[in-house]
Amino acid sequence: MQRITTLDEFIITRQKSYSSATGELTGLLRDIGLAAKIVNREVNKAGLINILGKFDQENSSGEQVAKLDIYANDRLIEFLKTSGECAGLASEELEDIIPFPARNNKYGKYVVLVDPLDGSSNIDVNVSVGTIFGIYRRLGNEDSPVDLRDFLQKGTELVAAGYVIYGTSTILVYSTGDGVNGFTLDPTIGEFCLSHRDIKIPAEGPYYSVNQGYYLKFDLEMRRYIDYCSDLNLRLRYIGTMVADIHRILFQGGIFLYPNTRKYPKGKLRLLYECNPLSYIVEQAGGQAVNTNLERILEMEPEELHQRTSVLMGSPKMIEEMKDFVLKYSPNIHSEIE
Ligand code: P6P
Repeated sequence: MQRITTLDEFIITRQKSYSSATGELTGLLRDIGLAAKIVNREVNKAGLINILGKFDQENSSGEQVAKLDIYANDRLIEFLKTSGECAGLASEELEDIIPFPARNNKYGKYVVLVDPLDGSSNIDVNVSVGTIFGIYRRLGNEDSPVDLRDFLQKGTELVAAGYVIYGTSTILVYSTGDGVNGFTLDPTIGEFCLSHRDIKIPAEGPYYSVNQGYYLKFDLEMRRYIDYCSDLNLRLRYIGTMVADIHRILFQGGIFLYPNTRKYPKGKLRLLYECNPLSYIVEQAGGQAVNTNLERILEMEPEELHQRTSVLMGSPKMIEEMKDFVLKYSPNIHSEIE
């Protein structure tokens, strides 16, 4: 039987092999893993302790908030606030950033951005949901509290990012810029154990993932590409939880598309705590992530905390094919072919 490698052991081992790595980031990743275990416990018994259903409040996205969203958000704040490494947090569930207090007159070196429970509309029907996180080194020094500019950083500045998918099993997938690794929670020992080493996304795959219900609201170039996927008899898989749709594509190949629509002219998904962390993971695994102007997601300059963007991400060969359709059919991007 192969020896088990726990998440904690893996993080510490990786830290030793990188002289630039600091214990603070290691501690922060371990705290996120701990928070994920607590959230997982509640996700798995949500129906039993009446935290299903919804509050009568809305989050910064104007979406009605499920009780489990708030629970997950509170746990992440609780664990990160006391980690000592995190100077502040931004969350889909909160309008503004949360600066954390100094410890021994020092503020943490990092800030964390989270979608505490992505796909919350699926909670009540027992479909996979997820937590998404991105970690930046803060721009200010450790003698001052965080401010908004510490959070409005491009995805290329991420020092770590990842997600947890609460599904048939609970898996934490993360990268610190040297590849992607996945850890499955073993509930019998309460540990995330290395289960997917050095994940590489297939160059192409049998799936395309898009909300077909918006087809007529997409721009021409997106409709032409979706028609092409259908003509190729690719399989349409769309769960409505971005983490779950990206997780499938990461392992089996494919393309995820959430283009702009009339309802969301800039796209629906959030740049800072949905698209950037997942784009970082997909790129670290060998894939690509762009918006409908074919700009690299990680290069997009954030202007506000809850900024939305269109997003197309997945297998590199499929992204390149999709780009050809945009260049050919988009009135905004003149084809180099012409
Ligand atoms: P739609 C979930 O609310 C989410 O933010 C993503 O996880 C998911 O990909 C998307 O929105 C689903 O949006 O408009 O297809 O229901």
